[in-house]
Amino acid sequence: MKKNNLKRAAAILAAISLMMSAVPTEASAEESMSIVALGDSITTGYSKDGTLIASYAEMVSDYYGAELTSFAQDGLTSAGLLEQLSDVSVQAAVAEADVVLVTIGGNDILQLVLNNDYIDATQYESMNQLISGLKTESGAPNYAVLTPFNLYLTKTMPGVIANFRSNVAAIAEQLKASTNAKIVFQTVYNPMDCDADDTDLAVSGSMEILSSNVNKFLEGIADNTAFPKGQCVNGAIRDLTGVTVVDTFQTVYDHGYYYTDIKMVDVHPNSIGHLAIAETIIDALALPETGAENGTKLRLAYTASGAEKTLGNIDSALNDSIMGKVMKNSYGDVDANGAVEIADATSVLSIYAANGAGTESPITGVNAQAADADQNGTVDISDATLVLGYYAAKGANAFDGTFMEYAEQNK
Ligand SMILES: [Ca+2]
Ligand SMILES: [Ca+2]
Repeated sequence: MKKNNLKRAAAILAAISLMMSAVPTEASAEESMSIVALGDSITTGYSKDGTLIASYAEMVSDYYGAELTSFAQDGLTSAGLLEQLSDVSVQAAVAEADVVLVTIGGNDILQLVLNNDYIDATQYESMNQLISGLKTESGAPNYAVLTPFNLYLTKTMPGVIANFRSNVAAIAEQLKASTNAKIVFQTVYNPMDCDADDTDLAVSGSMEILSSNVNKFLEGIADNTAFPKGQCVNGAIRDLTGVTVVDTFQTVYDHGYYYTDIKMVDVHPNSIGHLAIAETIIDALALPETGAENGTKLRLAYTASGAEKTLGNIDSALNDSIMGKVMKNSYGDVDANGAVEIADATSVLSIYAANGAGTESPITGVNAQAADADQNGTVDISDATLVLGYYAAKGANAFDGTFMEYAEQNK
């Protein structure tokens, strides 16, 4: 029975391959959403080791099938962004945008903490090295360095924070005045805030001094006049009105080691961090989705970054939410290339054959789940038939919807 089914599927495959040798490409009639990205290297998608799968802005745009225009620049501060808003090409893009994504503030604060007369993070390859450099030979925090470092920060940062607060308010006002787009700001996260489950460094006194300083500048502390709670960097962002604020500080809190490249002494999000940011932004935007084939970048970031195996242990609610979005747009597209095609039917059959033979499936996880095209809990011939039927119908211009719509009508 199974053998016959496989033969039948193979025959269908061969026939459709022939039929499809000249599939016309169709142009989308609908005008796509426009997303404009502004800000610093979190938005450019800077990656120290070049392993980033996609920036959060790319994932969000891909999810909505939107066109992304980015003016983000590595190293940009709030003063730099404010200046950039007087650029006519930026103004024109912002005016036409449906969504404006902004990250700003990291360079105002973090650069001053990690690059100064006392600490030069660029000298170190790893956070372990940097923290060791801040210890005495006996392993205690080296207060000969840390005490003047703290004094320097206490003296410098209140003015820096006041400037940021004034700049970010002006940025938000200018954006609101120049566009009807949904404007999304993120709070600034602390890449050094980590717990002992993620790294042994979490219990190092020197690491704690660095991290608590950053938290103080971002969030403030109770009963402190220089850094009042709620009235520092992130308080200014959360207090913005008429914009959407995504609280990336809270997302990364306790897990800087997991979401960022801080182990390489680099403050930027890794692929999992960008995935988490993209997810929270998509949730906050809650815009109508345009097509089931969108969202491939979100899915690739989820599978290829390792988040598929580990994120559930860090933040199970976030993991469930990402998984929901990933699967919603994945059925039928087993190889995650954004299209439901013959290769996907072949993959369905390879899983089916492995199951039948009792051997290990060549495809696992989200990709194997995507092979259950009709979502009935098993991968078999009917899934391959559905995939091929959709592909044929699309090729013959007999069906104009998404795979999910096709599956709904034909399963
Ligand atoms: Ca595919
Ligand atoms: Ca099935």
